[in-house]
Amino acid sequence: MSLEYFKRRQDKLKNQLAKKNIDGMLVTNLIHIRYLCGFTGSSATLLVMPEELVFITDGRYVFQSENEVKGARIIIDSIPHFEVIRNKKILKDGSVIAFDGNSVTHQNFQTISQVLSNIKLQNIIGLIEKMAMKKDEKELEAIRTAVEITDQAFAEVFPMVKIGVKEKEIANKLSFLYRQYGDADSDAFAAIVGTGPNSAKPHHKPTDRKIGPGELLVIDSGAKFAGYHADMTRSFATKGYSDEQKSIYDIVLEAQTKSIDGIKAGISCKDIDSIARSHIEKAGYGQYFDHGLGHSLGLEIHEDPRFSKVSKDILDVNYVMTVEPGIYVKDIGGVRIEDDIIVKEDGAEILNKTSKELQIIS
Ligand SMILES: [Mn+2]
Repeated sequence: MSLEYFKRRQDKLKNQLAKKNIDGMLVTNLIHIRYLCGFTGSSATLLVMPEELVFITDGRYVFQSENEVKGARIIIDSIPHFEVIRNKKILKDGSVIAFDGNSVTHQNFQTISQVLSNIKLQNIIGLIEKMAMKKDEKELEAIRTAVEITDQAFAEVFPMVKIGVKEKEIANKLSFLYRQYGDADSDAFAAIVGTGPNSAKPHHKPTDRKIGPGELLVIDSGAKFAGYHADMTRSFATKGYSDEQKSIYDIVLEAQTKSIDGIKAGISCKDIDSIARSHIEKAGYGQYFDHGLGHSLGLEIHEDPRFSKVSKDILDVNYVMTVEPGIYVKDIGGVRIEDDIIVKEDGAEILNKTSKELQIIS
């Protein structure tokens, strides 16, 4: 990604800090560092100040930081990063420096306070997360690609989804394809493949259980591309399924479609959640839908805002959200259907192309 995109983010953060009369920010969260300057390694500290950005890492990342880090002066040193900042007198005495309280452990906070005793630390939670809610063109491009890879992997895996196949076999094949087509380091998250009774556990971990007849089957997984996540769920029934299983599928699909139809910039996340929730309640399954309707995604698989009963957020253009209602009934099974969408001025763009019509497995 070009310097221009990172500059935009860096300037935005500088402006926000200036508005709060803060002299700089100490960024320790690696996802935030990647968002602000592009570094993808596993150890770094970034200092954002009005006059410059300073990026600190160690000798393992000399070449990688030269290649990746945009808009920051790079310092390579093998001693703890906070000591580098102190020794090189990078921060002026008495300056007010922000940090993200969600990203700094208690122990780390004590260390920073001791080593950088010349500055005043100010806890600012969620500043970078808020900035990252609205995706820019490059981010949308990466998410679109991650979703395309997910669709592709589902299409390739689908022929092997048969009665007698193990949950783990499906999950492993998906994971293999994501690593093949997307980021080599991982899928977006460990795939959920739940057959029969396991389909009623929303976050089931795949086992050696084999798909049987007359069951529901939930597959929830996604690729990662250039650090950006996709997240898709499809549910299936196997030959011999019951009328109630089919009707649960229809209710979830209607709830999903209706809530996507309600999405546009300016609508509250709570209202979108309640479209799906009230649809499922009216159908008599309210108690079986006990999680939020969806979440934002980006460099992290779960980002704010969330579609939930308690959300206070309002949707804006270029937020990327999942929409994933579900019904989970013990002994009958579960259904969840999930797409990733981009919020537009007047609606939502659904990114996933995989069919949502009920497929019957034999
Ligand atoms: Mn999800």
